[in-house]
Amino acid sequence: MADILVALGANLPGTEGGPADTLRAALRLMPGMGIKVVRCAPFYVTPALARYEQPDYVNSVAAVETALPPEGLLAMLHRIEGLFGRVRRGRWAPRVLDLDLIDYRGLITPGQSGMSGVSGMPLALPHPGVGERGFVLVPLRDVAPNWRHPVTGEGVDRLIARLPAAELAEIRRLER
Ligand code: A4P
Ligand code: MG
Repeated sequence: MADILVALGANLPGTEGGPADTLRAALRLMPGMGIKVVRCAPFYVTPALARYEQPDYVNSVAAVETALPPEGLLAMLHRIEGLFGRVRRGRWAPRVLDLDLIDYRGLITPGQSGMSGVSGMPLALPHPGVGERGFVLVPLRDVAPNWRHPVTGEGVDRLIARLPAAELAEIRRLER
C-alpha cells in the first residue's frame, strides 16, 4: 500500500512545552481532523539546517491515512500549525511546528523542483529536498523502510547511505 507521509519538525517552545511536547500534541490532534496516524517514527534531535544559528530541531515522520485530497491535507496541516501558534517568519526560520507533506501515494506535481518558500505556494510533491535530508530520511525509514523516492526511484536506505557520515552522526534518537 502506498503511504501518505507527513514530516514533523519543531525547534521553538510552544504552548504545549518544548518541541517534543508540541509534536506529541500535534499527533494527538490529527485524528480529530480527519488524519489517522497509522505509524509514527521515534523522535530525533537534529542540528538545524539553516542560514543562521538556531536551536536544534526535534523531527519525526508519521505515516497517515486520510480521505482528504493532497491540497486538503496540506491545508489541514497548516491549520494545525496555526493552532500551535506557528508564525511564518520566512523560509528556514525557527518555528514552533512545521508539518510538511513528504509523499502522497507517490504523486508527483509539476511544482516539484521550484519551491521558494513563499506562503501559499502550490503543492510540491514529493516534498523538495526529501532525498538529501537526514532529518527527514532517518525517521522516514523507521515508518516506511521500503519507501522509494517517487521521482528517482531510489530506496530510502540508499539515500541515507549517500548522506555525509558527519550529518548522520549528529542525528540522535530521543528517548520517549
Ligand atoms: N508547500 C508546497 N508543497 C508543500 C509540501 N509538500 N509540504 C508550500 C509542505 N508545504 C508545502 O512552506 C513554504 C510553502 O511551501 C508553503 O506555502 C506551503 O504551502 P513553509 O512551511 O511555510 O516554510 P518552510 O518550512 O520554511 O519552507 P520549506 O521550503 O518547506 O522548508 P523546509 O524544507 O520545511 O525546511 N533543520 C532541521 N534539523 N530540521 C528541520 O525540520 N526544517 C527546515 C525547513 C529547515 N531546517 C531544518 C528543518
Ligand atoms: Mg514547511
